[in-house]
Amino acid sequence: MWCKTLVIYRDGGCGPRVLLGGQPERLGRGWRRISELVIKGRIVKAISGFYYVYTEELRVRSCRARGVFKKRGVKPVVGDHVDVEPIGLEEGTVVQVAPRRNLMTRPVVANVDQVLLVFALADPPLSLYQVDKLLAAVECESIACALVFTKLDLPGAVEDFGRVSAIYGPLGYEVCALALPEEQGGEALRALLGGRVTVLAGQSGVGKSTILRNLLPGASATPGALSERSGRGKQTTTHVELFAYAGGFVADTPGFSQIDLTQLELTDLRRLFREIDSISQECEFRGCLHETEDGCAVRPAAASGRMTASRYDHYLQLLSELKEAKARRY
Ligand SMILES: Nc1nc2c(ncn2[C@@H]2O[C@H](COP(=O)(O)OP(=O)(O)OP(=O)(O)O)[C@@H](O)[C@H]2O)c(=O)[nH]1
Ligand SMILES: [Mg+2]
Ligand SMILES: [Zn+2]
Repeated sequence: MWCKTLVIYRDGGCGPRVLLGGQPERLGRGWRRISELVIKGRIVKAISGFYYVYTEELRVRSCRARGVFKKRGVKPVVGDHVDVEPIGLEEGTVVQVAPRRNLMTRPVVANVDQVLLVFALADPPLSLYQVDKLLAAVECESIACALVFTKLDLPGAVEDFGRVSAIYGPLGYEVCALALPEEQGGEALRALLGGRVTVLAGQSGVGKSTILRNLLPGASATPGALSERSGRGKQTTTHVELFAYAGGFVADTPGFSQIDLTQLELTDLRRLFREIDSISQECEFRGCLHETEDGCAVRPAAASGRMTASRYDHYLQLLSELKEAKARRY
């Protein structure tokens, strides 16, 4: 059988010896490994100490990480570019993690190009507070973000979509809507994905996995995902997983209900609302929190319709949550 794996060993002075698909166990005494082919790849899934790495051989190897990572306090995560020492044809050891371009913390994914925040227009009911909170959380990570609204086929959803696209489109967010079963909206979505690493994020039941199943039939599954993908009923995603798609990857993630912004400084919150950040240049005081301060430009902007009033309300709501969290801490 032909095998790509090539490992070079050397003994006390006889020169290198090349083994194809070589295993250390097969060596006689006195041989030690001096160099070997490492295969580059990307971690697409991590479950209880196993890392599933999609390698340049276009296969997924199930790997353990070398012990030194633990000692150094480095934990490989989904999205990491890694070097793998192959073991046979299907397994390997992660021996190196490349420096990360960025690291999302919720869900945990490294080297992300963009986040698609997914919201259902109905079932569960759309909450603009959730939209603003999750948007703020992504802005906080400094990662590009687009909004996807699902379930456009449900009653009343078309009107609601008109409303939300009028709010978020002008802020510079890419906005699209999807409906089942016609796969309506798929084109706009697919146009956002090619060649990039995209994370689908949003609450449970909004349709993240459905997007992968129905709209991206070319997305390739990795082992372990098969049972979930073949099922048609209610299936809650439990792990982050990257699917290869159109020269990039799309990550399905478990839904989350809680997002923690409480580490933020009060004055940092306004940065996470684009229009508030820009209008606050006009506030009289640099540290203006846009509550009741004299000379605030943001409050009147919300009252006059220059910015969306609900966004301002949600800003205030998040601000008071932040204050409460800080009060609890001290
Ligand atoms: N009517 C309608 N139903 C949809 C649409 N998209 C998804 N659904 C349904 O919504 C339910 C939840 O979809 P999932 O894709 O499992 O949701 P999820 O976001 O992956 O949920 P978690 O894995 O729990 O985070 C399923 O029953 C889907 O069939 C849509 O556009 N229209
Ligand atoms: Mg899911
Ligand atoms: Zn202000």
